[in-house]
Amino acid sequence: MRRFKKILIANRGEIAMRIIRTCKEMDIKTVAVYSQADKDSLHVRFADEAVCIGPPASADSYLKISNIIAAAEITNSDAIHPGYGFLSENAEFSEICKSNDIKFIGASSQMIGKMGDKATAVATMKKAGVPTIPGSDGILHSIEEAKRVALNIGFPVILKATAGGGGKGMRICWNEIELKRGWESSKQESLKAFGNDQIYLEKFIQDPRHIEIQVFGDCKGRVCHLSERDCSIQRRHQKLLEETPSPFMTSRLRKKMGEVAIKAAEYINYEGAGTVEFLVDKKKNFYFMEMNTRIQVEHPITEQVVSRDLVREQIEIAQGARISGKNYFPKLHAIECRINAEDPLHDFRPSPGAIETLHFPGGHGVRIDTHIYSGYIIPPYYDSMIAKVITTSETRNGAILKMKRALDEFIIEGIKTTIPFHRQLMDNPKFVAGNYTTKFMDSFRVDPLNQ
Ligand code: MV4
Repeated sequence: MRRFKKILIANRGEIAMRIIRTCKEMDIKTVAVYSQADKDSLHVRFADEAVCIGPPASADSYLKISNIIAAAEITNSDAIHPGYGFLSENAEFSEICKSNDIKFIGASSQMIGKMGDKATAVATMKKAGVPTIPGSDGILHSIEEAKRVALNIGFPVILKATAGGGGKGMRICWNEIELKRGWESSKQESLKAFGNDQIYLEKFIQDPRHIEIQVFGDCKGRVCHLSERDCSIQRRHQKLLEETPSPFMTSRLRKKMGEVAIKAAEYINYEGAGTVEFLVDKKKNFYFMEMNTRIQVEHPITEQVVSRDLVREQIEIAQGARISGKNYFPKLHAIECRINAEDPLHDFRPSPGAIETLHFPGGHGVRIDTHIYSGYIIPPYYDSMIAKVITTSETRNGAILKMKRALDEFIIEGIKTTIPFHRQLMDNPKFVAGNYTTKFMDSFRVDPLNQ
């Protein structure tokens, strides 16, 4: 088994900090890369070395493959950890790392290609015997074919971009007229967003839950799962809160979904950290939706309930370690609230700027993953997430009580944040009862009086 001496972190913000922390604990040197807008960022300060890779725009810095490879070469880095977003699921980048003899701590280019194309991913999973949503056999070639499939499976149906994710190019169609209109607009939007207008069709599952299973595979094709995360609380396809275990889960369903997630990953010989996303309907039927081939924003809640460091697992697997093959089940309850620099009273519009006053919550069962500090200026160029508050307790109610307490202690002055939204969420009867689906945010109104 090889051991990395130095890892370059091709990311910024809290995840760059998160990766540096584990590297330090593993006695691995770190290289930060940063854009001109991030010169005063904490990841630059805490890494052993730092290399400026370009101007503020992501396309010219954190997405600029040639600059990142050059930074890895000049610092003599053995490996690159891409974090999430940016180049984490870029097949070309994974391939270029490989051809430059730099270990990419993520999926191979082939794997990213297979899972990144959603229609191919669904077709592959269907072949593997994983339950998929009834729909077209891959890409649709004509509106006539779309009609035929829709009439066969019955309305409502949903059109999806194969290059998609994040809801772009998605159209829900309740009848033939909407399907005709949806066909045109879905293709148009997909082409604009992804440079690819290929679309496929599925039965539309009404009011589902989004439940995902964390998996790890090793180089010998062995896969284990680390149970689920419930990510149903989203707004415009942005997750706001995640929790584990899911309030909707039973030990029977967890075992079934865990086994299916393992089957999915084993079928494609998956190596590294992955997440198998499912839609779960009211009757607890579950269907494969997508597979993410990266570490995810919400990974800490899993860490809290199974007592494993997932970034360490990623690095060890990349170094050639084998996994034991045993699965992990939640022993505690954890909730993560994403704190964004956004104004929840004005349609969650971005609120970049200077942090004037800052006080972090702490105490038993409270974890903060962040890169912000007092005086830090949040740049307008990147994602608006500035912190994650993760509370852990023996029970769900205990984790909610801790979250309320932590949010009350959290002081951020100078910018607007989503903290007031989360405080209201913690008092919402449906949330408290665990009675929510992906439609929850459609009817949630932030109360301006109750902050
Ligand atoms: C669906 C669906 C219902 N039925 N597919 C949203 C983003 C993209 N990754 C897939 N999405 C959905 N696919 C079928 N066949 C509902 C959604 C969906 C959704 C899924 C997860 C979390 C939040 C969501 C919000 C709206 C729609």
